Amino acid sequence: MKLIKTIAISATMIFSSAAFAHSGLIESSPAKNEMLQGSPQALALTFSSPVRLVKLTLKDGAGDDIKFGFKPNMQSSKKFSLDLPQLSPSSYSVNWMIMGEDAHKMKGKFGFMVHEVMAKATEHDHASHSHD
Ligand SMILES: [Cu+2]
Repeated sequence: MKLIKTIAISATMIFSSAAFAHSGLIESSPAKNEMLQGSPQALALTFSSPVRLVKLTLKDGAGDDIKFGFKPNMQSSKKFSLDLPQLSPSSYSVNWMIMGEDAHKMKGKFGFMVHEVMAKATEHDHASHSHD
């Protein structure tokens, strides 16, 4: 079981570094696998070179699309920031697709979690949910 997990992680790392060689996502907010207490205000993406963000979706843990004000961008930019509605506690997944200036398309995804706002930091059971 442990071996399988190690292989999966290695495969992810190989994929990430290959993706990074082309113009890819270098930073996001929320960050990949970030655990937040309370809803983030915005979804921000930073790419390594100017790109057109042609697709951006946000799904909750049930797989339902969260509506927010994304529209495909006709202008290239390295940074995009979109206001988010109030997100309830869940595991979210972000899927993005960009088109570089060489018309090369590339896509990727990452997840983050929104937890209940707590008065004090308490441990919670990560065995019960996935962060991907
Ligand atoms: Cu968690």
